[in-house]
Amino acid sequence: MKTLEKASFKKAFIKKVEEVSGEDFSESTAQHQYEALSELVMEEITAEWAVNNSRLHKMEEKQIYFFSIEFLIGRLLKAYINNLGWDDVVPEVLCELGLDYEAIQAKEHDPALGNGGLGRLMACFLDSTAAMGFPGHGNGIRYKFGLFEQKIINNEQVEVADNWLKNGYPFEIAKPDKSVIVKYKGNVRTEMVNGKLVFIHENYEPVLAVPYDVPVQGYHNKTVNSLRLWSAQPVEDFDLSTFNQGHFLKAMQRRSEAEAISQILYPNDNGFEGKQLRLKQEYFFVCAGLKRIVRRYKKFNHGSMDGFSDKICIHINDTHPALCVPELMRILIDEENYEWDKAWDMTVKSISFTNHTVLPEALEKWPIDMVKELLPRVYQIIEEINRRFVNDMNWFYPDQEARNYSISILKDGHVHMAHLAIIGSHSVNGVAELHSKILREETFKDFYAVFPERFHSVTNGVTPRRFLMGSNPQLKTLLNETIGDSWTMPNKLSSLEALLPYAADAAFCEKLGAVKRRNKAHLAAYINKSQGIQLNPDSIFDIQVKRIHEYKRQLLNALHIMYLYNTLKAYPNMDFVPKTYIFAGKAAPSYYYAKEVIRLINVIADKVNNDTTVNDRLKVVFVPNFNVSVAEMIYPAAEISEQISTAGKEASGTGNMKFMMNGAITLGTMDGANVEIAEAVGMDNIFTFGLSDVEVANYNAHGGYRSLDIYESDPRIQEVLEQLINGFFSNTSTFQSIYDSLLIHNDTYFVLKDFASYADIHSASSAVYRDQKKMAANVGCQYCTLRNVLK
Ligand code: 26M
Repeated sequence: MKTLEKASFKKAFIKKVEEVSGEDFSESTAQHQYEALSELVMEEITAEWAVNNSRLHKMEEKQIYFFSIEFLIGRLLKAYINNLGWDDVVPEVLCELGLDYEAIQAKEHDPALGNGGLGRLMACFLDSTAAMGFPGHGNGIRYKFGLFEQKIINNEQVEVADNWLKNGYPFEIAKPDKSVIVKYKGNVRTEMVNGKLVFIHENYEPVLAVPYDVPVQGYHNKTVNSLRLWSAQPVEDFDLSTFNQGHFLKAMQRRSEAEAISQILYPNDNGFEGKQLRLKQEYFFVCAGLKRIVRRYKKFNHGSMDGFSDKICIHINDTHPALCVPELMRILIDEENYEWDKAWDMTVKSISFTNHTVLPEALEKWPIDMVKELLPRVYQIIEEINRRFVNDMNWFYPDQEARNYSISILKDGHVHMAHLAIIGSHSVNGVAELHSKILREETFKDFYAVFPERFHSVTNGVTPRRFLMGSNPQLKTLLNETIGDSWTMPNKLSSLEALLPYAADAAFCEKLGAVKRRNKAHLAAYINKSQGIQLNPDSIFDIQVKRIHEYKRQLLNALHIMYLYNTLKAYPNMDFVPKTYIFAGKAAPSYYYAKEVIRLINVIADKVNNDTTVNDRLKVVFVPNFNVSVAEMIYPAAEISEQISTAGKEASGTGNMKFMMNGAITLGTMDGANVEIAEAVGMDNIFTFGLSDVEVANYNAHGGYRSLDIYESDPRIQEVLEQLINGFFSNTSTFQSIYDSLLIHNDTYFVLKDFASYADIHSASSAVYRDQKKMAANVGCQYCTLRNVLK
């Protein structure tokens, strides 16, 4: 990596600012400075990018393509600067020029091209792949509008359109010359050509897919990979003046129908919605992405697809890109003239699949009629894949009729996408040990019986470059001073184990505490400025940030805060470790119940924060618009990380890892990757509570538990539940639907069942906190856990 020379950078920067603003440097705004800095960074990266791309075309190494309908990449300017190794010079030069680096960074609109977990995981994987110097690329959709911006108005979530491209995006390069056509609808005609049956897709509606590439820069190396995002456009701009009125309208309608495909990200997280437009999106980036990959491979291999699966991996991130299976088959059979068996072998060898959820309502199944109408040729191929699969199963397992039916792709009028993905892949993985076990034993047990060798477990990881080195520079410096910087190298995070002896070192623990204190003050300043709420930075910062969902149980946290408030009111002189509870997260716009939970948290916050009798001892904040940038500010400020999903429901969680690497202690259930965190830190360094996945499953096997029993026996619960409906927290409104879900609908997510053990573990955690020395040692111990967190 070329080192950046300070004086020449300063000169180049001033010149660039004047170019972009057309004004003297002294007149420039933060927006100009952001644009100039971005351009300088892109100039540096694109030179290396070109070298990487030509190396790639030689296919010397196997290449992986991550197909995902979401990539939640976060802001890139600072990440690029850090990866280039410019992070010592740039902030210094900006400071000398009297500029505010943070304000310049804030001009970058944080791209929200994902909902949460699965989209962010892809972004972390791209970062890690490049950091380790592997050729791996993303393939997805360039949504014109990303995930909505969340505002809180009258305590409720209000969604605002995310027009992230309105000032342009400096880190993409449009490649219109690499556009491809995606075909929808129409009909399939067969013809005999030279004694061979050929399939002709005709009367289709064409849509143009235009790629935009974003560079994915490695860490202190020369690797620059690509994230390719496809934008949908009408195939040609009609010469509208030649059309009569009727044609004009039709032409305009075609135009907007095409553009609609990449117009907006569906804002559901863990909830399937069978909309035709969504299916169009799924085929759109699958078809366009595969076309370019195939074209590139054939160019390298003298026009032949032979050997494709030795050089190319197609990874499908959840089932949203599962149409890769029939689409690759279609290419190999219809366009490349392979026989079925050979094409199938190549397809299965190329494709692998990660599952991210076991919630039944999130598993995709498309009505057969919809798939048939929208993708007539692809549907024929799905039918043939299914026919052969069912035949094979009946042949090998003639006595397993029920199982053979249960695993077919086509049943009860639907195309089951997970089945298509498993049957068409050589590898299927869950995202944490417990999740993979549940896939093998429950969700996909019938597949596991037939294809045991396909099932694997790959515990999620997160990039320490963004979520530790980038977001917590003071911690990075302290760690470097203490144990050297070998841990910052890709795949060397386990070097942090060298910190273990320092857990008992008072001087180190004091410095660690000082870093945490500064990060808390920084978050408190942001909250004060944006929300006008004053926090006590000497209270415990106890934080739950993630999508709002019943299974993640923000409600359990909220009910517990209500109980703490009631206790403080009843016993004003009690010994109480001051606590600040911080929440953030978006609810799917159509998820009424989750939005009620947001309203409840805000209503509690209003009451508690305005009650001078509890004042500095209890505060509650809901930080609006949780996104990657807000997350980067929140994790470093946390002392307690709330990971409290109903056991068996959270596939892995990745926020749990981001908190941990910033020295927060996990307070959670034995769910997802929490289980592995507990193994790594040891039970003394984690606060666990609640039912196990097996206990939950046992209750469910017997129709659940009786929530009324808990209600009747626990006065703390009686009080808070009554407060939900008697206007105690807000005299203008009540929370009947939440009350009903807990008592009338029998508490599907075991909130009341786990309440007592949750309250116990909270008071245990306060006791540890009181003993600051123990707490510091505990925090130090967190670092040895990082062996679990990838690369
Ligand atoms: C489906 C249909 C229509 C619209 C949207 C969806 C959909 C969108 C996102 C369904 C599921 C979606 O995400 C699931 C997800 O993000 N799962 C999370 O994945 C993380 C990475 O593996 C895990 O850490 C989390 O535990 C898991 O909840």
